[in-house]
Amino acid sequence: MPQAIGISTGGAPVRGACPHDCPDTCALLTTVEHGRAIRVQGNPAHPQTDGVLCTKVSRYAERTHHPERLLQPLKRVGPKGAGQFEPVSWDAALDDIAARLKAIAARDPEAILPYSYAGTMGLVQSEGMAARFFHQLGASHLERTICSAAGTEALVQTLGGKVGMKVEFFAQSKLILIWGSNSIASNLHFWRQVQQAKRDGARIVCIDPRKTETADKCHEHIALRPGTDAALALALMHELIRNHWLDHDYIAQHTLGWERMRERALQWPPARAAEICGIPVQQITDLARDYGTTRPAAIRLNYGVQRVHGGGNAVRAIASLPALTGAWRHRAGGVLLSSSGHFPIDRAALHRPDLLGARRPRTINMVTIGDDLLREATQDFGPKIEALIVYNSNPVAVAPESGKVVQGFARDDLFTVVLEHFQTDTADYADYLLPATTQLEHWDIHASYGHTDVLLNRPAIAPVGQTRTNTDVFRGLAARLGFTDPGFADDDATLCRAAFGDAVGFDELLENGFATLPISDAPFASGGFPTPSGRCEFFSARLAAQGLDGLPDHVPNYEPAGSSTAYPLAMISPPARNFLNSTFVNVKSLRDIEGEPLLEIHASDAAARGIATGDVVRVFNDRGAYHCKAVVSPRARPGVVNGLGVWWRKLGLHGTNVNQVTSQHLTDLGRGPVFYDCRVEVASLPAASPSPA
Ligand SMILES: Nc1nc2c(c(=O)[nH]1)N[C@H]1C(S)=C(S)[C@@H](COP(=O)(O)OP(=O)(O)OC[C@H]3O[C@@H](n4cnc5c(=O)[nH]c(N)nc54)[C@H](O)[C@@H]3O)O[C@H]1N2
Ligand SMILES: Nc1nc2c(c(=O)[nH]1)N[C@H]1C(S)=C(S)[C@@H](COP(=O)(O)OP(=O)(O)OC[C@H]3O[C@@H](n4cnc5c(=O)[nH]c(N)nc54)[C@H](O)[C@@H]3O)O[C@H]1N2
Ligand code: SF4
Ligand SMILES: [Mo]
Repeated sequence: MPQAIGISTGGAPVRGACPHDCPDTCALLTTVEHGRAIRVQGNPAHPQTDGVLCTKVSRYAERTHHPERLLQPLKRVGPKGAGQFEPVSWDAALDDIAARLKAIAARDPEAILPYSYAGTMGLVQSEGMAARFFHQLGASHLERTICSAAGTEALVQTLGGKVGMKVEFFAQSKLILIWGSNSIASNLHFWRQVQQAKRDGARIVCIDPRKTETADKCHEHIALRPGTDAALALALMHELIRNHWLDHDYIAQHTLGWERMRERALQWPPARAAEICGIPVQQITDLARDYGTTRPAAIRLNYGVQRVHGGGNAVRAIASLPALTGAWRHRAGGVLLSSSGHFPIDRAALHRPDLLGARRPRTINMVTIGDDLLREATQDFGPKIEALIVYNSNPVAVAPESGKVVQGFARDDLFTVVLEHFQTDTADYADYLLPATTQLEHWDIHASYGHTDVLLNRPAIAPVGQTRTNTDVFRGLAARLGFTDPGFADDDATLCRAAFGDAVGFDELLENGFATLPISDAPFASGGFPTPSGRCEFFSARLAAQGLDGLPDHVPNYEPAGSSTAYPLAMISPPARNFLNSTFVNVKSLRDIEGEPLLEIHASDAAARGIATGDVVRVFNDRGAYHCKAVVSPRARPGVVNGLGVWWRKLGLHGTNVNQVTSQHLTDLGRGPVFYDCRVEVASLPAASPSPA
């Protein structure tokens, strides 16, 4: 082992990294006393963190030493979903799991499916050892699409990858468009940059159907209908062209497909977009003027825009804007959706796809897990899913159309193993529930999607109770299945080193806890996009070759709001500030701040339905019903209701959460989810009807 695992016995705080699915990837300092983590703080030496953490992770010691933390392996004794377990030894659990997987694999390893996402973003405890295990086994691949797939594909087709402005330079911008992002809630350290820019005179505009706490603090809020962002972006292009607010040199030298893009944009006069977006024409023309005439101008785009049918096209249209005005020339101009493509991760070394040999297992999309768990074997689909290994994810709460997801997890002939910190909604359906270490108890290494520093996480305390790392569980299963590749013996510190190889200095990481990637301040000032053409591709030949539109366009929602249907309201379900997806819902101090599951509804929509603040309502469509309390609020625009946060079903009202009504449709690009493209009706729930339909 290259570095002894130094569990702190007290003294200097231990340097770590926040593991959560958040663009900020903060550097942590954990204070330990008598083997217990007593305080988790932001590392003041890390410039992006600047010594500040969000409320959630400030409570990390509370989460780690939580009285309900899973501390020993458990085996199901009651019916599926009842959450009744008895303790079992690690050896007994792993022996039985290995035997069950071996029997299924002997018939068809593709009947086994891993299900994981970003409970931890650590490269080691996420797929470090797990991917090796499932590759060697020949299990089905999981398409990890549930968050950012449409935006990712859009960036790849437009800019060439998940690359963009460096976050620290937003502070120097003179105009910032915060587009589909509630930054104060979910990108706090970016918000600090905005505040600096604002103090220096920048204009800040928020583009979001919901009047968020971020919108409250911007100079202007553009409350467009969900799923209409591409129309707005195309109308902005229209105005940039009409008013000659273009950087012709930049366009000529560093873009592809301008003539075609121009023709497309000219079909989008502001009046046309205003009608679709449900906003005043003047708001569009004013925004175009500001964007066309202010230097430097920056766009912080977030994944909120791409959870609708046309999410990929919307991101393509928005990501094209800075090339029109040449905003990229300045380090405080351009767009940032994700910075993760800047990181030289050696995925082949870490995940070892070579262990697959000649096998090419089928792929299951994590968004459609509800339908897929209920499918029988067919030629097209392949084998029925017989075993599910869930880690770093809570699909019963977070996946769309949860009625179907629950039905799938409840199958008596499905063998389910869940690696978790807590007994989540998903854990209730496990045959084996295995207690996992938290970030304070294991090694890991982190890229980021909001800045460009690599962070190393050292364990601060020994594993609590009998908890084991995810990597250890997969090593244990590999040994029992007779996997002999030496890669299965790699310890976590070795995996940390493998993640970046020689591309990042490991000594610097050991010393400081973080290392900054050498990226130029204005990466695309002179073009050099990582696309096939090296240009910003307005027109994507690769998309056209797939029979798709080569140019970005407005793609209407599957389920637009409208009075002509039984479900006239559009529902979006953005993150709650004090939870992280479904993580932290069980931390009481944070749940107390959130209060209870809420639906924000505009006064006009509430009046039409006789709904008042505090009423228990039924939010429903053909897929199911979600019960929560209504808040009549100007945060909701007319025609759109906001269901906040992904609550644990069992901590919500009547065992429901917002995903009861969301759909399994997929986005135009990237096969992602459409959580915010969802039509519902809302009605007061008589006090005596607790059972959700
Ligand atoms: N506190 C907290 N932080 C988080 C998370 C969390 O759950 N809680 N989640 C984390 C995760 S998983 C991710 S992926 C990241 C980023 O996650 P994002 O989901 O991008 O996070 P937000 O910025 O909070 O929310 C997106 C915003 O988009 C808005 N929106 C919804 N539909 C549309 C639309 O059609 N157009 C436009 N313009 N806006 C729309 C919503 O109202 C919301 O304000 O944040 C991470 N950070
Ligand atoms: N309606 C609606 N649904 C949504 C969204 C939305 O905005 N609206 N957002 C979507 C988005 S953007 C995302 S990213 C997904 C997120 O979906 P998930 O990735 O499933 O995220 P979480 O709900 O945070 O669940 C992560 C789980 O991993 C566990 N975990 C954390 N660290 C470890 C570890 O080291 N080992 C093990 N074994 N377990 C660990 C945590 O305890 C937690 O229960 O949800 C999506 N669902
Ligand atoms: S959740 Fe985000 S803001 Fe909070 S500590 Fe982690 S990285 Fe920082
Ligand atoms: Mo996400």
